[in-house]
Amino acid sequence: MGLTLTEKILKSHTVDGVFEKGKEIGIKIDQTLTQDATGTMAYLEFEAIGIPRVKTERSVAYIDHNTLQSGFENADDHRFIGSVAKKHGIYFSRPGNGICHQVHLERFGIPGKTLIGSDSHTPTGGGIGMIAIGAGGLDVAVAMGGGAYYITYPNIVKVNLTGKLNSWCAAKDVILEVLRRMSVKGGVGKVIEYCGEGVKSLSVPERATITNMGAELGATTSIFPSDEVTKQFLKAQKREDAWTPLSADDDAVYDEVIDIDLSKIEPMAACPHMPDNVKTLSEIGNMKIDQVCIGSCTNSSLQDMMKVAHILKGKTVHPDVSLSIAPGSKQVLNMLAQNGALAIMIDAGARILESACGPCIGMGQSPNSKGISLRTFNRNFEGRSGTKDGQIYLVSPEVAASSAIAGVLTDPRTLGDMPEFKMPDEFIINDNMIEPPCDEKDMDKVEVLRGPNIKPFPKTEPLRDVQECRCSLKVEDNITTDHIMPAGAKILPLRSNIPAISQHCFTVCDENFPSRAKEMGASIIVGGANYGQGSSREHAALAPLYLGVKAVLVKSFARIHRANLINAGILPLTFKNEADYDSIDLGDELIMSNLIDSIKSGKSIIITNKTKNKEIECVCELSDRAKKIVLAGGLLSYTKEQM
Ligand code: MIC
Ligand code: SF4
Repeated sequence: MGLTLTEKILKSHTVDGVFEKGKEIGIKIDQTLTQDATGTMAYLEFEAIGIPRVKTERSVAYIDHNTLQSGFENADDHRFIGSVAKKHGIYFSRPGNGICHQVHLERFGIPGKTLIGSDSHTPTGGGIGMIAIGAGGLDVAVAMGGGAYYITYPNIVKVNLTGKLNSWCAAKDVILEVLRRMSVKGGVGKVIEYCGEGVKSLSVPERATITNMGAELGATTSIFPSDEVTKQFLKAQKREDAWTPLSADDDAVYDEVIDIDLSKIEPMAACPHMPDNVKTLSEIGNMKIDQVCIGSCTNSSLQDMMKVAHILKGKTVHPDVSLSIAPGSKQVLNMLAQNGALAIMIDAGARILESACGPCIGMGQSPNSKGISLRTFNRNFEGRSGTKDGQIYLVSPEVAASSAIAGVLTDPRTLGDMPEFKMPDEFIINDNMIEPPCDEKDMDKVEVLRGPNIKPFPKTEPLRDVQECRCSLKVEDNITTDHIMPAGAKILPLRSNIPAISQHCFTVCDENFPSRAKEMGASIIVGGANYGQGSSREHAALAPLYLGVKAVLVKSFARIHRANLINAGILPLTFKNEADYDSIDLGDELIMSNLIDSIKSGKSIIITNKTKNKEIECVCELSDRAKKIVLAGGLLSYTKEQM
C-alpha cells in the first residue's frame, strides 16, 4: 500500500510511539521558529530547561508581532530575544525584516523537513512541502533542546484539486471554500493534503495562503507536494539546493477525500465573526465599507502585492475608506520599492505600514465604531481588531483592493481582463536583517538583556489527589484564545509578565473573572464545544494557571490549546455526558477526588458538585506521556525531572 506525503515525512521523523491512527507519536523536529509575542516565554522556558545550545538544524527567532513600541516593554523583549538567540545558537530576524511565516518560507523552509513554531500559522511552511505545525512555546523550547514533539497520529484528508482558477479568483477563495465545507472544527485531528492536477497551477505563495489558513480549520497542518513550481521558487530565492521532489504515492490511501474544481471557485468573504462564516460576494451584496487592510501572513507575498498595485494604478482610495498595506517581508517591500509598485500604492493613497503583523493582531488600525473592515487576514474573531463592535470580513487581496477604490464590497471580476502575474526569476536577496548566532565557544561572552517587565514562569505544583475548587467561569461554544487571553496594542506588551497579563484573562467575556478566580484560590472553568480554538498562545493556559485554575471542563477542545493546558499542568476534562454542562453554574462548589489514580489508570474523573448535590462524570484521555506531565504539574517540571 502506498503512502501519503504526510505519512512519508512523519515516518522518516518518528522517534517514539507506534505509527497507528489515533495513537501518539513523537517526531524529531528539524527546524523551529518563534515570534516575539510567544517568544519571550519560550526562551525563558528554554533557559529553565538548561540546555546551552539548540540541537535543531535551524532555529529562528522573529520579531513581528509587538512592533508598536508605545512603552519600553516591547523593545525590552526584542533585546532579550536578540541576546538569548545569539547566545544559544538561534538566528535572529530583526524587527522590520518581516512576518515570521513569510520570511521563513522565503529564506529557511526546506521541503520534507519538520518545523514547529510558537504560532498557529506555522503550517504556512506546508506550501513548500514541509510538515510545519503550530505549538505552544514550551513545546518549541523542548524541541530546541532536542526533544521530540508529540502529536496524535492524524487522519489524512486528500483535497483533490482539478481545473484552474479563473481570472481574479484567488487562493484565498480556495481556502474559504474549504472552510465553508469543513467548518472551524472540521480539521481537528487531521492533516489536509493537497493533490491533483490543479496543484501545478498554484504558485508557492498561493499554496502557502491555503496551508496558512488551514489553521482556521483546527487542522494539525496542511501540506502541498514539492514539485517543479517549488523548485522554481527556491531557485529564485537562490536556495535551489534545498529542493527535493516530494509527493504522495499514486496508491496512497486517505481517510477522507474532498474534490475541488478550481474553475468553479468564485470570490468569497468570511463574514463576522468566524472564518467559516463564508458567503459569496453576490450573497453579501453591495455593502458599504469603512476600512481595508492588506497584508498578514496569509496574503502579503510579492504576487499578492503586485495584484493590489495593478488594481490601484492611477486610482484614488474612496474618500470614505481607509486603506492600509503591510507587505509581508523586507524582501517583498524592497522589490515593490524597486519595481515601482510601492509608488503606485502611495500614489493611490494607501497608508503603508511596516512589514509586520500590525492590524491582524490589533497592533494599530482598529476600525471605527461598528466599522466594516475588509481584511486579507485569517481571523475575524470578535474584538480581535481592537474595536469591540468592528465588523471584519476576510477576503482576497483582489477583493480588498477593488473594494478600497469603489467604497463598497466589489467583485474584482468586474475589472475585466487580468494580466498574468508571473513569479520573478530572482528575488532580491539581502539577509542583512538576520543575525546569525555567536560561535559556541563565545557564548559565555554574550550577556542576556532582561528588562524589568520580564517576569519568570508561574509556579506549578504536582497534581493533588483531592482538589476542592469552585466554578470561576461558565462560557459557551467556540471560545477562542482571543477570548481567553486577548491581544491588541494595550495587552500584548505584557506577554512577558504573566502576573500582569492575567489581569486581562477572559475580560472580553467577564470583566470580573481575574479577581474572582484569584479570590477563589482554586477553580474550574466550564465551557462548550471547540474550546480554545485559534492561536497557539500558551498565555491562554499560563494566565489561568496563575489565577489558580486547576481544570477546564468542556464539551470538546481545540488541539493546540488542549496541549498548552497539559503543558501548564491544568487538567483538560470533557463531559462524559454533554447534558451535564447544565448542571454546573458559576460559583458552585466542586470536589475532584481520587485524581492521581484516575489519571494513571485512565478511569473517569468524578466531580462532586456540592452546591447541586450531584456527581458529574468527566473524561480525561491522556497519552502515557501526557499523564506523566500532568502528574508532575506541567511539562517544565516533567522535562526537568527527566533530565
Ligand atoms: C495570532 O494570529 O493569533 C497570533 C498572534 O499570531 C498567535 C500567536 C500569539 O498569540 O502570539 C497565533 O496564531 O498562534
Ligand atoms: Fe501575525 Fe496575524 Fe499571522 Fe498571527 S495571523 S502570525 S498575528 S500576521
